[in-house]
Amino acid sequence: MLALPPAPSWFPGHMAAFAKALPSLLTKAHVVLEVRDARLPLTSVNSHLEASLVEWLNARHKTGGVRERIVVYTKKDLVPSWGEQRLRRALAKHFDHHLHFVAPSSPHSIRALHSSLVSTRNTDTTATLNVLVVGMPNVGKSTLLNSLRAKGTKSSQNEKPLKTSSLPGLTRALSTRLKLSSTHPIYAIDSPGVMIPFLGHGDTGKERGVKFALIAGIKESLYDDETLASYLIWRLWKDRPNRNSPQSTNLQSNGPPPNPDPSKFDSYLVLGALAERIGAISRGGSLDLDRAARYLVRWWRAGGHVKDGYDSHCTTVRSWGLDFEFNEEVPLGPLQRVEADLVGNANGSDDPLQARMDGIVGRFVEELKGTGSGLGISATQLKKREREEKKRVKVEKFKRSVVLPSNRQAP
Ligand SMILES: Nc1nc2c(ncn2[C@@H]2O[C@H](COP(=O)(O)OP(=O)(O)OP(=O)(O)O)[C@@H](O)[C@H]2O)c(=O)[nH]1
Ligand SMILES: [Mg+2]
Repeated sequence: MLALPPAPSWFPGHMAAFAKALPSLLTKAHVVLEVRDARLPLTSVNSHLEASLVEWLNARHKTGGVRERIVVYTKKDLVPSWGEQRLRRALAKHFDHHLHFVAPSSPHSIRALHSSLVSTRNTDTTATLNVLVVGMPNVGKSTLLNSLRAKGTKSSQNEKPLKTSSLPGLTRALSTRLKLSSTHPIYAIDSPGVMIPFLGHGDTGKERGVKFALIAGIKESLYDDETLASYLIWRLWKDRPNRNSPQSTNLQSNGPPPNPDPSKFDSYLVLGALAERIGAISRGGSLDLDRAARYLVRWWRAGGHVKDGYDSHCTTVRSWGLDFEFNEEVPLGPLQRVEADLVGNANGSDDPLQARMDGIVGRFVEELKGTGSGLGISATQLKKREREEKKRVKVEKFKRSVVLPSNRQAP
């Protein structure tokens, strides 16, 4: 691992107050929109809020009425789209949440989420649908509600009742109720982003901290740009996809060896070259590495690596977002159909990327369970799902065995 600074702690009072108030707020909620950042699909799962959310959802059988947890991955425009469906499948093996990938620049994605809310309301006689939005800082909670409101009330896109910011921690208190639809009584409340009080020991905590800082999810002054840029350069170099382009031979020969050694890696060479290219020269005539670092971090945050076509024409990939690292080139092919997965392979996939992503999600879930966060669905629900899955596979196999004889040649 690259040398990184120790993980800081950033858990101001308003976050602690909201986390404490969450169980009582949930009693009035019908839907929780749990917002995560698609660039950090696993790290932005808030283990600190998880126990309250699981308890609230599990109590739905006792209380009756609508209780729905919808996980919303924002910033879908900042990750390559090939990972969406695969992440959806990998998570479905452990959780029964509804999942959406959204971005304000994708009206279709906002429309789909809005329709989900409307149809959730229609399944119940409850007159009003109360939606509570929760998640880590700066993942895009307030932006999402503004977009949903603009969609549902046909108000102007420029009319933004909730303030948003590129810096974390802007929303510090619960918002007033926001009407999300002019035809249905759907109301939402925005909440302050909540960080995890402790980011973890050793390298894990250090890397988690830098990842949050890169997505601007942690107080800006806790990290300097050069640290963030060094980590970013390391990741971009290590995760470089193989491109099927005229320059691919050149790019591949410059690519990382199978197990790159971080101690031999010099991000300052790259920063120097970047400073030269963008003309970042300080007064004395030396290269302004700080400015180059800032430039690089901003470029990445704006999705430069995705929008500039960094991932287009890939035949193999090594990562997806910052949480999925494959440490080798994995062929990127079209996604297999689910039916074929069920019959073909007990683990559910012949797709090498799917298998890698399943493995990473599986390890993540085990780790979180170890922290006692109460993560995910209950053991009984999980067993029930496994039974259903086995039954489905059996039925599929049976169907195939029935169809096969008619295709065989007569002896
Ligand atoms: N590219 C892109 N940017 C987004 C998206 N959603 C939100 N943003 C940007 O992310 C930043 C944070 O958005 P906010 O809505 O303020 O985030 P928040 O979760 O409410 O933040 P806190 O109130 O601090 O917890 C803003 O600069 C938004 O413009 C998205 O889907 N794509
Ligand atoms: Mg906000």
